[in-house]
Amino acid sequence: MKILDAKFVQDFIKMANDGFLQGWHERNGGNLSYRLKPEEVELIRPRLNESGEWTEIGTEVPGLAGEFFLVTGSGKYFRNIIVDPEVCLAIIELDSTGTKYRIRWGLVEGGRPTSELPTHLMNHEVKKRITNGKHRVIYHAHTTNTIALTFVLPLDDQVFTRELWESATECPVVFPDGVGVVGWMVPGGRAIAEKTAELMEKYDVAIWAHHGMFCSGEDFDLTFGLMHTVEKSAEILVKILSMTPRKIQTITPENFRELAHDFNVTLPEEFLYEKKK
Ligand code: 2HA
Ligand code: ZN
Repeated sequence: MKILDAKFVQDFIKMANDGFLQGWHERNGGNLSYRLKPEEVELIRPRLNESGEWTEIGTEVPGLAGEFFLVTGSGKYFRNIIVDPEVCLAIIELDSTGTKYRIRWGLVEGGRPTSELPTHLMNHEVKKRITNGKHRVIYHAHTTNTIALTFVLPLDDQVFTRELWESATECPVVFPDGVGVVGWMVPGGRAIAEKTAELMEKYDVAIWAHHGMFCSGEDFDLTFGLMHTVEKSAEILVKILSMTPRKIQTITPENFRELAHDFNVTLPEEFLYEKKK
């Protein structure tokens, strides 16, 4: 089958374009990666390129040895993915040690996988382990309202989770584990990848202060929907804070406990603290 006709490739392109249409991908901002299923690798194997040279990932992900990923290219614009996917995307294969990759498809005008490859792969490694292989998508976007909040809220997991939960009733149901926050760090390297992967042990969402967000999920819809829900809630909170520093009413800790009961989710008590008046 033509690689571009494979469903996972089409779904990847649609999700990338949906993110662009949300305004989350100015210039070359953001990146997306998908861990292929074994049957998807077999489907496209006859059309993969001959193996090129191995390149260092810049970190170790032994838990992903031999896996294939569809990823966005470094410096490529999300705007252009739907226009020319073979220029903007790549399928990479990892070696048997999880320290190197090689390009097996795409980037036909040259280039490298996303500059955030260490964070993507370290997140994939954590999520593959703790979800028994269910999670396959890692998504990074420059979500405007969530970024704005990192200038006015304390960079604290409990505060961010609670404020986002309070801003839209669906939030605790969509991300019951909460969100993690990474203070400002230089992007693109191993240090920010390690910090983000640590948070991914506990959360499906990691916010990078003054930069953007990472989400992990089982498939394209769930991962995009998670990012969309967090960002929508952040937008509401930005509007609230733009009107007034003080909410007159809100969703209370007791309300959250009722919601958890009726929707059959577990909401950790650490996020249901009593606020100082
Ligand atoms: O330019 O978003 O974090 C791609 C990025 C880097
Ligand atoms: Zn970024």
